Amino acid sequence: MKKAFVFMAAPLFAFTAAAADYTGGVAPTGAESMWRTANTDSIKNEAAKRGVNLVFSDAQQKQENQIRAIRSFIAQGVDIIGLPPIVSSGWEPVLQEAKEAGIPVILTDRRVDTSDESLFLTFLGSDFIAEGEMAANWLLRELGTDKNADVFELVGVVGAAPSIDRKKGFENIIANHPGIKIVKSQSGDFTRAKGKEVMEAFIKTQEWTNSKRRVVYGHNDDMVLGAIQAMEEAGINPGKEAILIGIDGVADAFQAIVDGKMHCTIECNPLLGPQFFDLVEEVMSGKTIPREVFSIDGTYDYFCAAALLPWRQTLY
Ligand code: GYE
Repeated sequence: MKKAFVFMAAPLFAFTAAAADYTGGVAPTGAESMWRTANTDSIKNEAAKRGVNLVFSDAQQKQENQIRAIRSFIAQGVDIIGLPPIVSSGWEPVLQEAKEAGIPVILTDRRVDTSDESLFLTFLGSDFIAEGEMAANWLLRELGTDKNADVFELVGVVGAAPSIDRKKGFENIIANHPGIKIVKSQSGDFTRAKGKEVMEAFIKTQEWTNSKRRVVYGHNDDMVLGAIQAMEEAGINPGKEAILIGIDGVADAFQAIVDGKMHCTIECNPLLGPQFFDLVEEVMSGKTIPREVFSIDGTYDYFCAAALLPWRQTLY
């Protein structure tokens, strides 16, 4: 499979001159979270550093905008496309168009759901299933010997790879512990505002009132940070009345952990710019690149957050 795409890409790029003598098209999902802002800045900064001509188009959370952006990249004749697909499905026609135009596509951060692997060159990002598993494994340790808890899940954008996989990973682990149940699960669209709104509804439910041990599991930190606001406005002490777990590792989550309002965040590294352009340059020089490149993510909780906060604030 690897070879097939390189075979297609090689004639196009074999004679390309020095690095940065190409145009890249990137269409990020929008600006829904601190993670996304860091990811977008990382790609833009790296492009500027390497003198890459970057055509950029913010999709504002709409798949149709991303599709339109790709068509316009094709029309402009860019040399390579970077795509973090908002949702997993519905990409085949436009990716086919890019393929027919001989423009390789690198999936950044999110995957597409397709059986035709020739439609993209590689995937660069995190293993979201592993992140969900890390969140659940941390919870198991936190619960100690009493493995009973009610989980209130803040789902990301419906149909997005990180939402599907972070749920799957978490469920894989808790499946062995029947006392841990997901009692509520609703999308907060990866945003702080929507996370707050969903939490406002959760705390009005019987499940919340009657629960003996509550867990708020957010598919990203921003939604958990919104949930903390909702709890505080309702007079609930977040750090005491629930166990709060997020994903991303943004500086504000570290701060919330230090402040005793949140318990754990699983890292998802958004600083993909350098790796992305390293891959692009390899493609440009006709090299074979791996089918997937994963970033390494860690788990951070109240044992280490204070010590790491100053460093994390320099990251994202
Ligand atoms: O976790 C979330 C964002 O796709 C990994 O998208 C990304 C996710 C990230 O908006 O905060």
